[in-house]
Amino acid sequence: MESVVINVLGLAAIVLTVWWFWLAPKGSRQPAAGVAEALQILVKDGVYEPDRIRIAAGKATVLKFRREDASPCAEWVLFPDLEISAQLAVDQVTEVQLPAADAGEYPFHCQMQMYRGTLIVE
Ligand SMILES: [Cu+2]
Repeated sequence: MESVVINVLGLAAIVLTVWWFWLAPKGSRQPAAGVAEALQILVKDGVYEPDRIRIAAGKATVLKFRREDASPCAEWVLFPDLEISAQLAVDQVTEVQLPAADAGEYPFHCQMQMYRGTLIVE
């Protein structure tokens, strides 16, 4: 009699496992879509566009800076709090790799701090 109870419990566990991995609604388990896609920043006329960039906390991210300003002012972008800097080539897209960061606001700017932006990690 006892072994029947154990078999029933074991079967229930298997059914639950199958349900959880294959049959349960998928919606809640999907990662947030679109977070890594539209992170291109235009560097032009003294402003970063957009100048406020939202990214997810705890997740490495790539920002793509497109520099269309030939003046030396726009040549570098610095994220002082993240200890990251990148040299931007004119009329090209430069990828800047950001490490996973804690939630918060991280300013970024050119080497002369004329171009200014804020990275919002949340
Ligand atoms: Cu500058």
